[in-house]
Amino acid sequence: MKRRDFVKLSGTTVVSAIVIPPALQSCMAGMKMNMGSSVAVKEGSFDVGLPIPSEVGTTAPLATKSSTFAVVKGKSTATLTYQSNILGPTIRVNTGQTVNAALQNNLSEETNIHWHGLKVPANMDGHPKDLAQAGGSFNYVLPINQRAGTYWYHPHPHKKTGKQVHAGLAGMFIVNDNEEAALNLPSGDFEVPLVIQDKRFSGDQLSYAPTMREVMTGYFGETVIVNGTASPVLTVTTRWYRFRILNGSTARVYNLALKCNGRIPFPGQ
Ligand SMILES: [Cu+2]
Repeated sequence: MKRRDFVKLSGTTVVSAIVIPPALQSCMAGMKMNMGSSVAVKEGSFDVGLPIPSEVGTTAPLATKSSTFAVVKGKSTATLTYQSNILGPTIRVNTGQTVNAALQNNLSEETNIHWHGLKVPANMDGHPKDLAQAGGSFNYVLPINQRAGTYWYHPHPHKKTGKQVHAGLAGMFIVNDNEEAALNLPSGDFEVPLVIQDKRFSGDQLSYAPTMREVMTGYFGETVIVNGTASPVLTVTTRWYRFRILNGSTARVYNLALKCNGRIPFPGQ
C-alpha cells in the first residue's frame, strides 16, 4: 500500500485499524499439516475502545498478580498480569540507559522474564533455570546497548511459558535512540502499541489445556485480542500515525490488513 493511501484511510472518523480475517490459516500452506487442526477466529463486534498500556522507564516494578478483566465485552475474566489488569506496562527507555526491573512473583508457581529481542547478559535473560520461585523475586539489571526498536517481555519458565503468557503475562519494551528521533516519527497519542494475541475461552474464562498434539504444534485461540481486549476500535484523526505491532500469540500467524471500503493488505502480501 502506498503511503498516501494510508493517509486517506486513517482520515476516516473511526477505523477498525486492524482487521483479522475470520478464518485464518497458517500463511504457509506447506505448514498446514504440521499445524494440526487450526482454530477459526470468531468475528468480534468492534465496539470497545482500544486500551493503551501504561508506560514506565528505567525503573520497572513488575509484580505478578491475579486479576480480572473484561477481555471480551461483558465478561469478567480471570487473568494474570504485571501491575495491571492484563499485560504489563510498556517499558520505554533510550539506548545507553540501564533498566532495573524488579520482578516480584506473587503467583503460586515459579516464573521469570525473558527480554525478547534485547541483548542482555545471559544471567539476566530469563533462562528457564533462572527463576523467581512462588513468593520470591528477581531483580533484572538490563544495560540497553542496541538500536531503537520494538521488543517485548514475557515469562519463560520450563513448560509454563505458554500457560502464563496465555493468562496475560507479557508486555512491550520500546528502545528509542537518536537515530530514530531524527526521523521525527509520530509520538505520544499518535504512536500506538498493538499487542495482538489469540486466546481460547471456555465460557467467560481463559482456557489453556493443550492436547499433546497442541503442545507439539501450537495453541490457537478463537478470540483475537489487541492490548488485552477483543475486537477493539481506535478513533483516529486525519494525520500520520505510527503503529508498533507485536504478535504476542503463542503460535498464530496473522495476515494483517487495513479495512475501509474493502480490505487493503499491507505491502508484501
Ligand atoms: Cu520470546
